Amino acid sequence: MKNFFKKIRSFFNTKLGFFVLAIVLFWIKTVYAYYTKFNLGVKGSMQTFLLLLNPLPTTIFLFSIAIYMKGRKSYIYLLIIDVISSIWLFSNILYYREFSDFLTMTLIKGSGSVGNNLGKSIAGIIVPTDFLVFLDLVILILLLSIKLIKVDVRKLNWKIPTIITCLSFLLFGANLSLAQADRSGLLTRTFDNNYIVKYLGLNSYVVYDGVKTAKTQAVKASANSSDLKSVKKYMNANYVSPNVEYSGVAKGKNVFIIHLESFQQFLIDFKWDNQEVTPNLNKIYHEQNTLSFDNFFNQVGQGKTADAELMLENSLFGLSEGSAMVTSGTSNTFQAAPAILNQKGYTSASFHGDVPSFWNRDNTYKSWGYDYFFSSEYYKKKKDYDIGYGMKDKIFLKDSTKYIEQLPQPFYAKLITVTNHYPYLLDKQNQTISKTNTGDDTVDGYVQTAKYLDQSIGEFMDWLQKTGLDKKSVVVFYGDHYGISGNHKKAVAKLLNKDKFNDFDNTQFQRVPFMIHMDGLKGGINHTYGGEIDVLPTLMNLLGIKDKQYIQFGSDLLSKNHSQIVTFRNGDFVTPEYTKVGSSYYDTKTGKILKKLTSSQKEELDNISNHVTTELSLSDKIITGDLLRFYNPEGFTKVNKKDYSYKKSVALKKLKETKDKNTLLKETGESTTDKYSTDAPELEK
Ligand code: GP9
Ligand code: MN
Repeated sequence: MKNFFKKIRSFFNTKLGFFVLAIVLFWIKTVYAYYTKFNLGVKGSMQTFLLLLNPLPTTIFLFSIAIYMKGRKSYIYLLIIDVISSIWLFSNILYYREFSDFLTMTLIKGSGSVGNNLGKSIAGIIVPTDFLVFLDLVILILLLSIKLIKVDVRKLNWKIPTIITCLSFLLFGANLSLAQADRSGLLTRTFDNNYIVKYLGLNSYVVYDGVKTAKTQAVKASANSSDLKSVKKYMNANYVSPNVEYSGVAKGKNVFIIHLESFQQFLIDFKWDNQEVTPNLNKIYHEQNTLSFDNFFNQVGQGKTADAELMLENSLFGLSEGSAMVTSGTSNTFQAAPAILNQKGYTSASFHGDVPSFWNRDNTYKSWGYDYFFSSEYYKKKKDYDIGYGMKDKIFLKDSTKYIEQLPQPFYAKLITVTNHYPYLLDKQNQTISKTNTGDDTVDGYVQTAKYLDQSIGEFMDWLQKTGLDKKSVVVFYGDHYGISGNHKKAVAKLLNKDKFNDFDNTQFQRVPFMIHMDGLKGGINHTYGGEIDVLPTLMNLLGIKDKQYIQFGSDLLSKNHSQIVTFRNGDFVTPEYTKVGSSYYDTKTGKILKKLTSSQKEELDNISNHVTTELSLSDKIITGDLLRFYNPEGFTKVNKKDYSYKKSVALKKLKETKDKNTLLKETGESTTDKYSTDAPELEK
């Protein structure tokens, strides 16, 4: 035994030994921080394995730089690298406690809003155990200074550090490929900084974020106000005046935007297991006072939900790669719906039962001018309240009412559901319809979660009625994107009782519901072709808000002059006559491929293609060049992100101050949450 310790000690007395000790200590404290300071949502053995593995490659790489050096220098450099990495870890712990997200270069360099928000409260949020992330340094320095470990001044054979550096690359490669296999699109789609840290670690995250920021910054730096000219020219040439018959019919009403996760149009009136899958939404769809669109398409790219949110509230397209909310949400200037409505006297709030960092909502919503962001942190948590990405819809919608009733009216409230999300998991007690029988596991649970979502909507609408809010509100429903992707053609054919399902059919399958429901609204099923990009101009017209001065790529769906060209992010399109998929053109009505084009058809298709690519590239230019920072629409005051905080204590305080304002709570004199009836089994216990 004694011999063993002697051996270990003499190993630590070598440069290599000290290096190994430093890595082991750094690894232990990082894992400690992962488990106790962050909420990374690690699920399953692979993610646990990757979490344990991911501090190693980068730590080995960084520390190995020091062992190329000679003598004492090598130890000093190693400690300096250790200090810097530890400070990075420490800063993230503090930032995370406040914002449930990691620091980004944009935040550090940018508006100073980190300092602004964090500075004041740093003393208040620090806890003694945070300093444990410096413990390894203290140990190392102590061991050296009391000479329990001696400095080894010999130079290492160059082969050893080289092998170690190579090993770090190998390890990183293995880490990355396992991570990509567990979560495809990890680096390209960038859902959430939490994911990058969970899979690749804090050091890789800093590089990843740095590269991303540098890239975005470079494009932004080279853009200038004259780039706006082509955009404005296009806007003037393509402006469609809205339908005056509908102008202002919803003036002054509250607005509910109900985000139906992964909900496709085909579900409307769809029957399975001898029952309607979505009876509540079907009812709303067919009601006299609902304007329903049956040729409304989702137009999202990789940003999925984030792209849908961006289009709906800005009438700008998502980017061809990644998510604009992530790359540009923090730093860009926007003229978004929440801000526009704020300035017309509305209170704006977004509700979502997932962590605030997902899709960078916590930062983007500030740029969009949201007064409130009620993320999962605002809701009561219990083990069985969550499934998949966040809270179960029934519980989420019910628990949102306590905040809704405190919002000064008129308000603009966006409720983002999430249970009907791939892979369509639902616990037994909530299943009220059997799975479909296509044999495709990804597809067959879809009707179960869709039905659950539908029931939650039924319960919510019931509450609106009981509280009288339905008379004072316009309720907008939309499906954000497909639930069943083009990779499941066989199963979809079976589901729809068709003998084939090809690329053309899949394009038509991108229809999602869009419904505007309001007491007294002249409704009906409208067959106009359009998509998510058109929602904002349509809504603005109903609310009686002029938006000609804004840069928006969509147009009022109710206008006779609405173009009916539905642009997809990849350059494909659908119009009432034509559908383009890749390099093929189809007749939209018959689904027949157009092999021989007449010269007039060719000309028409060229014009449409031209329109599609022009609007996509102009929209991209606006986002990547941050062009709206040069634009001052008449009557709009620029949003100052520093004015916003989604910290729970701040929001709750702000809500308390609304008690004398025109809230539902003030009207009724007592909370309306008891009026909410739900059959959520989790709440009965
Ligand atoms: C998570 C949710 C899912 O917060 O919005 O996003 P998606 O995967 O649908 O893009
Ligand atoms: Mn989604």
